[in-house]
Amino acid sequence: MGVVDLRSDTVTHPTPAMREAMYRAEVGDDGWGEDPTVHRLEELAAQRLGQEAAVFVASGTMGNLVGVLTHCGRGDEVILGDESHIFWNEVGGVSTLGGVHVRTVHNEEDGTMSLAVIEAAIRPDNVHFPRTRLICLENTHNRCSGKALTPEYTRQVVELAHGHGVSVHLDGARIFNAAVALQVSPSVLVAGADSVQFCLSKGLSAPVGSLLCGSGAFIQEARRWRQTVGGGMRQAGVIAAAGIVALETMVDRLADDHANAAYLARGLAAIPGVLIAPETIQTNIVIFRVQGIPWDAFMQRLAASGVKISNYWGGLLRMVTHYGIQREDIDQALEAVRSVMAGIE
Ligand code: TLP
Repeated sequence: MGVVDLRSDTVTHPTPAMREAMYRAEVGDDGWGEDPTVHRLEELAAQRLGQEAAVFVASGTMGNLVGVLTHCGRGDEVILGDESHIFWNEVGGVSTLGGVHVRTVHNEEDGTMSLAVIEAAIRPDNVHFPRTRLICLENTHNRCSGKALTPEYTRQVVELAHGHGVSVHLDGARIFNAAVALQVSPSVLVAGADSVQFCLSKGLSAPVGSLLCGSGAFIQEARRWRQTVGGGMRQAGVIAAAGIVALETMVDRLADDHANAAYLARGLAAIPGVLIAPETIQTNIVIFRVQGIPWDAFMQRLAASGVKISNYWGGLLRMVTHYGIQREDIDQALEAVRSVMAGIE
């Protein structure tokens, strides 16, 4: 039996159609704005998200960083969920590089932050306070087990923010998972947000890249910040070509990943010592805990039986379904978990 890699949907390999498109990609120097394939990808991304414009960046981290730096100046404040990826996993780049002050507020288990809590965190105008400039949302929410934020919730946050002169950035690394799970167009899910970042390199299986989307003026400014952080690329059409194939062919199949994740979660719930509420799994991320065995020992034993998973600080374990993972791989993973849990003294 082969290795089942459930650490992340970032481990996906490009499809044969992507490799073919990369091989054939028409390219130019994007630093001079001359790569036709990058232009096509940026136009397609903006159109899929109902935004005026988009800029191709190297990663989700870069998309969020450039987005926040474009919204905020030094000493401005951004309101973030305390389970958000920008807060946990992006090296504090908005502070290090942008001098942006981070204000975390409580993330509910469904990935939202209560409107009252957000509103209370928005600062009044006072010479002693940083200026609240931005609120960041995350959809789907990674550390909240891939929960999808609804269009209604996002609209309410946008209304609240705009009512206070504050902008909204959406970390939509997995926005297409949310769209497929909620059966709405991604443009409806991001409506009203001032900027959105989404990743091609996760469930959509492209090898590299993310798009930062927003108004034409915002994206023009974002291009300067992309350049500042060294993100200007040259014949990037080679990788953009895979991104176009990702958007054109890899969105609908995300439903298979979600079905596999639900099946996985139900299987895990039936194993004594595994703590998970399977009915809460909406997309492709399955987060759980184990009892009776330390989480790191559990991970090691699983790895020894060919099943790779990832973890968050504090004993939260994660399995992510993706392109290349079939039902029989899930069965293999469940069997491995069963035998590890059955073997604990
Ligand atoms: N997430 C990765 C790890 O960093 C945890 C993963 O394996 O899930 N926003 C969200 C919500 C993300 O989940 C990620 C990546 C990013 C941004 C950053 O994207 P990259 O890895 O392209 O910089």
